[in-house]
Amino acid sequence: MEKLKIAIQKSGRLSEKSVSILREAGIAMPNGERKLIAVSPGFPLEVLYLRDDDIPQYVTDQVADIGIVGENVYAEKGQADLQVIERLGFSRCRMSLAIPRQEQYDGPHFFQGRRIATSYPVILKRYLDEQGVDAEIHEISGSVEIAPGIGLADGIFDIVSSGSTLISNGLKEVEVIMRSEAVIIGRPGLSDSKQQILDDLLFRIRSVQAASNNKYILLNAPNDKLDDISALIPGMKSPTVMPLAEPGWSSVHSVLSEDQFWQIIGQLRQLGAQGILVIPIEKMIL
Ligand code: PRT
Ligand code: ZN
Repeated sequence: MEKLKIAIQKSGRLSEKSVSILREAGIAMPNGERKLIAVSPGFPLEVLYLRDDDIPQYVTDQVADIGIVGENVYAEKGQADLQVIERLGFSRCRMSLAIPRQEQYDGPHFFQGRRIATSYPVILKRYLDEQGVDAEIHEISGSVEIAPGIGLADGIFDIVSSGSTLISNGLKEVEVIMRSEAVIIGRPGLSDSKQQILDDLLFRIRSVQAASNNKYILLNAPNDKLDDISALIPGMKSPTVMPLAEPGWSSVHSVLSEDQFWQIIGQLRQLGAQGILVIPIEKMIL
């Protein structure tokens, strides 16, 4: 049977989450020594472990059918026929311009005629062109943040997460050029059987993600507030409402999104909801 080939990062910030997203989707990944190619028993998927920078090219060359990379790597290395198939919501970061802390900054033209060190020349060039700024791009492959301190550049363009690396190198973030999260990339034109495996994989991943973004909620509500309470927690279709043994009260069961969790809990309490229980959901089939 034809297998779908997925490329994931061999070791780094994406690798653990990439493996766990497949595990949670019920795809058993072989334990032990990481081979270059792993075959997953029970699901027609073949896993290739690669450097993240190489993944877009391998997908373009059809060595892999899909891959998990940071959007930043996709934007830097992705070619025309590649596309984002699914956003995965982990390894979030931003790509920013930063300059020495003591410098005055009054807009992108700060960089006019200056040197910027980066490992992402394509994204940076696109931005500078859009802004009409002519700067010298100094491509270096690692430790970009030390470039200004050693006189190699006037500023840097790099990945920022907490920002502490910038601070400890005496730099300040002045422009956010893109935001990034892990994504599944692929290309159009998979064979029917591979497309079917991909659809099944995406269905599973979405069910796991929906589950982790939602909670199951049970509460007791006074009957005269049932409509207001149901409106706050509409659930997947509508809440389940069951009478309690105590007259005038009902039990309400529904699903609640993680996004507005505390806000809605507060509103529910104001409406007189009691005995609120919140339970994690393992899978949510949409
Ligand atoms: O070996 P390989 O080429 O496969 O890995 P890599 O070293 O190129 O990549 P890796 O594993 O470091 O990162 C993989 C992906 O994780 C990146 O392409 C981003 O999409 C994402 N990501 C998320 C990050 C960060 N957050 C991050 N903070 N990648 C790098 N960093 C760096 C950042 O550049 C800074 O120097 O971590 C440092 C700490 O960041 P602060 O701001 O929290 O201090
Ligand atoms: Zn890399």
